[in-house]
Amino acid sequence: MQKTFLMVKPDGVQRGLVGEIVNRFEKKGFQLVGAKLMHVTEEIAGQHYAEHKERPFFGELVEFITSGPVFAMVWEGEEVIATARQMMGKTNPKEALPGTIRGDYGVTVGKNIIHGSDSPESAEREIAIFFKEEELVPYTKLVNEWIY
Ligand code: 3AN
Repeated sequence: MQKTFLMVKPDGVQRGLVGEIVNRFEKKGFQLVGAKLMHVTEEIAGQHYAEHKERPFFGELVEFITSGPVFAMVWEGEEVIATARQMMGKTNPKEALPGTIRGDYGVTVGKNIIHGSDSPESAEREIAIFFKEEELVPYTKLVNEWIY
């Protein structure tokens, strides 16, 4: 079973979209195994966005993600990494289809509401940046036999 790291960014928290976003992944059939409201420090932001260090908008990215609380989550399920990316929609909300999170609620590419890991490698890396092992809560969800 795959795990992915999803994060409601400061704009999503400020706009009151945490519940709506959790609701979508729960209803889809994925399982929440870790979650916390937190401030992202400059150090965590630097680790999280390490692959974007050379991009012109790196400073903006760090400034934004550290600007207010985020809601960090770990979700589990079959093919959850790619499926969550589909449910988020394209990076640029202008191209994200209606029905996706960014398509329904986002306007600009900088403030695009949600982050989600894009591969098994980044999921593992990002989960380890944001969560300690003991903060993840594995449990048996009986309804899963109707989903998978
Ligand atoms: P995604 O979040 O869909 O994986 P990436 O990895 O290409 O997208 O970009 C990481 C983050 O950088 C995005 N979530 C977005 O907020 C921001 N970003 C991407 N392109 C730009 C841009 N041209 N200007 C400002 N911010 C950007």
